[in-house]
Amino acid sequence: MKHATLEKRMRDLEYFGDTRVLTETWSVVRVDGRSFSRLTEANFEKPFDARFHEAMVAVSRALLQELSGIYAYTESDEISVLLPREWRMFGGRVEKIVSVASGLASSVFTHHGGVPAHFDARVWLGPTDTSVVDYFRWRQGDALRCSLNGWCYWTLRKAGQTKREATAALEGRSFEDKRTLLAEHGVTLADLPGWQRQGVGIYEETYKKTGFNPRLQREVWVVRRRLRVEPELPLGEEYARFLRRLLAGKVQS
Ligand SMILES: Nc1nc2c(ncn2[C@@H]2O[C@H](COP(=O)(O)OP(=O)(O)OP(=O)(O)O)[C@@H](O)[C@H]2O)c(=O)[nH]1
Ligand SMILES: [Mg+2]
Repeated sequence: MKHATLEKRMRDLEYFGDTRVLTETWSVVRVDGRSFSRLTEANFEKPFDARFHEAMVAVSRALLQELSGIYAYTESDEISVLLPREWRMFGGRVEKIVSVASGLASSVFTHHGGVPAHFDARVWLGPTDTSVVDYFRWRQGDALRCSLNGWCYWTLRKAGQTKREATAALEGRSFEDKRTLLAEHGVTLADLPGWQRQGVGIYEETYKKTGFNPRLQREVWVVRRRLRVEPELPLGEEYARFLRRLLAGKVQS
C-alpha cells in the first residue's frame, strides 16, 4: 500500500471530539490528583504536608504560564486555573485543553513531589463575572470543609482510633463540634497556616521598581509584572471583592 494511501486511511480513523469553550465566556480548567488519598497516605505527612503543597504550587505556576491563565487557586489535591474570556489557545478545543493540563500537572507534580502521580482535568464555563466569583467561593468553601474534616480525622487516628472509629466519631457532627474536638486536642483552627485552611491563590501582579534609563541618563520608575503566591486569601465577601478586582485586571502589589 502506498504511504499516502495508508496515511489517509489511518488519519481518517483518528477519533477526537470537537467540543470547544465558548467565546466571550470565562473558562476554568480544574485538575485533580487521581487516587491521591492512597498516594498521600503512603508518601506525605497527614493531614497536610508542606512538601506536597509546594509541589501543588509549582504545578499551579506551570499551568498559569503554559495556559496563559489569569488566576490559579489550589487547595488539597486540586487546582483551578481561570483563563481569560478572550482565550483561544488550541482553538478553544476542550479535548486538547484537558489533555495538556492533566499531562503538564502530572509531569510537574512528579518532578517536584518525587513520586509518580497523575491528574484528571475538566473544564468549567462561567457566563458572567458573578458566576466566576461564585465558582471560586465554592472551591474555597470546599477547602475550609475538607481542612476541618482532614484535621479532625487525622487527629483522632493519631490519638489511636481506627479508620472506622474516626469516621463514625465525625459522622453528622457540626462545624462547631469539630472545632471543639480539635481544640480539645490542642489544635486551634484559626492558627493553622492559610494554605491548609483556605487554599492559596496565584496571580500576576504589577509592581513599580526603579530602573536606569540610558537615554535620559537617570533613574526612572518602571512597571514590572510578577507571579504572586498568596497564602492568606481573604474570605467571604472580601474574597469576592478581590476576585472582582482580579477579573477587571486591577490587582497591584
Ligand atoms: N497526607 C496528605 N494528604 C493530602 C494533602 N493534601 C491533600 N491530601 C489528600 O488528598 C486527597 C484528595 O481527595 P480526593 O481528590 O477527593 O480523593 P482521591 O483519592 O484523589 O480520589 P479521585 O480524585 O477521585 O481520584 C484527600 O484524601 C486528602 O486528604 C496533604 O498535604 N497531605
Ligand atoms: Mg483527587
